[in-house]
Amino acid sequence: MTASSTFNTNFKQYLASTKVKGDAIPAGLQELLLAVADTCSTLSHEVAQGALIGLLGSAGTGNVQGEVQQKLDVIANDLLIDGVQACQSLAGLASEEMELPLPVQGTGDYLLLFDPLDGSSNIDVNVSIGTIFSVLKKQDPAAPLQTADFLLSGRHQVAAGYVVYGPQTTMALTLGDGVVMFTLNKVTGEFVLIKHAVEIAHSTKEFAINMSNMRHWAEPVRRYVDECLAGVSGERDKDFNMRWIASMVADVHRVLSRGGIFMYPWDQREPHKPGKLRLMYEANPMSFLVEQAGGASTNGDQLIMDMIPTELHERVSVMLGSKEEIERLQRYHSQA
Ligand code: AHM
Ligand code: MG
Repeated sequence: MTASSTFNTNFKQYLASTKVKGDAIPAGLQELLLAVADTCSTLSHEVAQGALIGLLGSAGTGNVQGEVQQKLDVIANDLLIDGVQACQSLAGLASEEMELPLPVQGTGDYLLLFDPLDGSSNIDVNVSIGTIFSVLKKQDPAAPLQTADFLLSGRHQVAAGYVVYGPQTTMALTLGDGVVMFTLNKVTGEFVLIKHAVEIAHSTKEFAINMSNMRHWAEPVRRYVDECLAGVSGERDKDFNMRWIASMVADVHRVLSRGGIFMYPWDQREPHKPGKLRLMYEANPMSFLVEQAGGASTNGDQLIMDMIPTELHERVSVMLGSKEEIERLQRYHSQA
């Protein structure tokens, strides 16, 4: 089957021709982002083969966070390392799946962070999963790489994005000047520009949260969700819809595509843990995208992008999406 397409800018052309706040994208950043996109294109192909190439199931290992790794978690991590290691512009990388950062041979000063395969619980049931990435700049390019080099707030990100492996493989990217989306042409292996200036509507009637944890949430989150559930007969005076894919990438992709909010808040099952999701690999890149699309992102008390990380694998409570809803959640937290 052939289809004519009006979309004719591939990722390489986009990077070469785009100005970010008036400036061309540095060649080193282009090199790194192209390497990430190429690897995700390969990964998309692998994901689609699933059982045919023995990709499903547990790897029988655990990661630094004590979580069981799926085979694809390990494969995606290895592919990404192999895919970017030769980038001259890269000084080091850090992954949700590795305890320590990895220095690389490059002479440049970019740092790459990633969650290689987000939504691991969905791999074996053929539901959308993804890769999330974030790029920082090393503050002292000459010094040997240390974990502390990565501990910068989300405001220091020079690029962030995700690739969602769903019915289509789509990449969302921000370079700090809006959000763009590309879809993978599986015939050519190229990502092709499909959307400019992605915007999240300020108000919404849709929320996403794992409702099975309701009894464990803090009061402000419970209040917010209770009011959504009350619909037209309650405080909010409108009916809400709910979605929960359990892959942050897919849930955030829906928020960027049609608005809504996504929450994975603190809960009292493990009170010492600020949340389930990781600040550096999940919350920061998604918050950068959401803010750049006109939305907002908070942990309840402060904007996630303003948080100063104290450790690489730090966890955080996450609420992000349509601005009016996030402001409401912040209000409920400050009143509690
Ligand atoms: P992962 O990075 O190990 O896949 O974990 C993160 C995922 C998110 O994508 C998703 O929002 C959340 O975990 C789902 O958690 P739950 O299964 O508790 O609903
Ligand atoms: Mg994840």
